[in-house]
Amino acid sequence: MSDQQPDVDVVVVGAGIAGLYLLYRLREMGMSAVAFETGDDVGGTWYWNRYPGARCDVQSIDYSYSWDAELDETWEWSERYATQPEILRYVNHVADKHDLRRHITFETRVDGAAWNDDTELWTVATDDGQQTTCRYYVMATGCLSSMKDPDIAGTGTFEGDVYFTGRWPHEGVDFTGKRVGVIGTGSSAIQSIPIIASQASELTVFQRTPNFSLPAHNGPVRPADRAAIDADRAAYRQLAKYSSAGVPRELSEESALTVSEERRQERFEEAWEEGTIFSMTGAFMDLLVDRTANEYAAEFVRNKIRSIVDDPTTAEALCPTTYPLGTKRLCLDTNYYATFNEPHVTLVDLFANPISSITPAGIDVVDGDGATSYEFDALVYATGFDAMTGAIVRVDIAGRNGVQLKEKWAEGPKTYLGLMSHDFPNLFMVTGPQSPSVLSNMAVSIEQHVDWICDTLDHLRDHDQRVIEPTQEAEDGWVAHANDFADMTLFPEANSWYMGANVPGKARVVLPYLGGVDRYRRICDAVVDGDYVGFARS
Ligand code: N01
Repeated sequence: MSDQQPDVDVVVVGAGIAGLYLLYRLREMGMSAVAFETGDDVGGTWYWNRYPGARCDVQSIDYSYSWDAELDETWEWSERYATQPEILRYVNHVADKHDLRRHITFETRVDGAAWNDDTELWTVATDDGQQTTCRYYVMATGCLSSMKDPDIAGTGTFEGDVYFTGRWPHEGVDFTGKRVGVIGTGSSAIQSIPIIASQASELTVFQRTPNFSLPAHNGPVRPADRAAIDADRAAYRQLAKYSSAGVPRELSEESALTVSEERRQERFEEAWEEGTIFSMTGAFMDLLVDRTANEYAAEFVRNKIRSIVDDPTTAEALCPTTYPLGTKRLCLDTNYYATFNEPHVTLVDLFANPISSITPAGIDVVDGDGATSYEFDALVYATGFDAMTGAIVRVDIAGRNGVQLKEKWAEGPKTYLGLMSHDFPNLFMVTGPQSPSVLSNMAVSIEQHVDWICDTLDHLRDHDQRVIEPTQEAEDGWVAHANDFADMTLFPEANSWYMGANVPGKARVVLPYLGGVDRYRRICDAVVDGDYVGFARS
């Protein structure tokens, strides 16, 4: 082992909500760090996703940092679900308040990282041709940051304007008087479609799989929610940390199977009115584990869709029937279904009429033995992300003996606690696969991971150690545990991005940990209390 000193203690990839908090903590600990960020400013998800209508789908009082008590008490959210510009202002405010930009190299992409067993350092290669050595390497790259490559024939041939929701122009887009086609009906599409419809002369939505969406009932922060957090902010934050999804809420102890029809409808109506991402799946204790229970909730939402959408054929096409409610990410919307009542808005059901090709003029779909051609001035791809693993394996990461992370994960991610992977010493992931991440309030899960990682680096330093790596046995156990949890639920039934099923050729395994924030946090804490059980340190 050589005694070569690294350029910095820690390289962080990404300057979003996770990267910023990491930089703050590392500086407080007296460790040197640099963050590389592809964008030209901070914000991560909230920097890139500037499409019309982009908002948080977890209430902003919950989806915010808790580590800066002064900020937490003084920042006022103007709405229950803040818009992307407001969230980006908040992130910028944090970066300024704590002078974090000086640790960030912007407009610089990390292309590769290699571990050296002799020096026990990582060498991180960036697209400006530079190499930076570090002792610890943290991927704070976000779960939904690597866009899915368009997998539609003829992509690239369209001669009009092309937009991707995940890479929206900073100056905004005015669709007034334009004929617009939107491909996809996930959260990004569902948030943007009503606003695009309010501008466009014609809007055509190409839907492959319909989504369940609930009304957000957005507006000012609700007095009851405000009161709950104002009563005792620290206690509220603590409740969030030990809740199932990172948001304080009481869990139902009722089964949808044993209550009366009247009670079921009452609970579902309450959930519909509550307008949170967790309200419907949390209406009864068994909605995500029992198909019959789930079907009650699914049919409730389908009946809502039928009651909103005037045209029965369009309404039926908008009703999801091929997967249980909640096993594809639920959406929160403002006037999504009602938008299809507008005369200039058309839904094309791709199950009945699949896209045959993007063309120079628009989109051709199969129609019986023939084809129907749609012509547009602008096309919007709202086709999603290579979620959870995409941003990590997009970087060429070589661990011990040159083991490639991409190859190791070819059949699905293999991690211990979603934090580290065997053969990749000193490489950490924030909200990595097999951690609760996207099934939780990301703000809470990010803070937990950043705290765990920084506390671990502190512990190593205190004990004169500099290398940490999970054992193969611990990793195998965690992967099995994560898969076992998934198998107890309905999640594997859906072809969702949670299952990696949205990306052609990607392994079909459950990506987030389904055991909940509370259980997960206790396991991480117990690992530390057990003297880092499952980790080898030297
Ligand atoms: O992406 P998605 P998203 N031909 O993958 C369709 C978070 N988020 O960007 O379902 C035709 O959900 C695809 O169809 P199918 C949130 O966690 C949060 O909307 O694969 N269609 C689907 O309809 C969310 O879940 C907020 O059959 C194709 C759509 O494109 C996640 O990000 C806001 C296709 C992609 O939907 C991703 O959401 C926005 C093809 N070849 C997003 N390929 C908040 O509110 C894909 N599709 C915080």
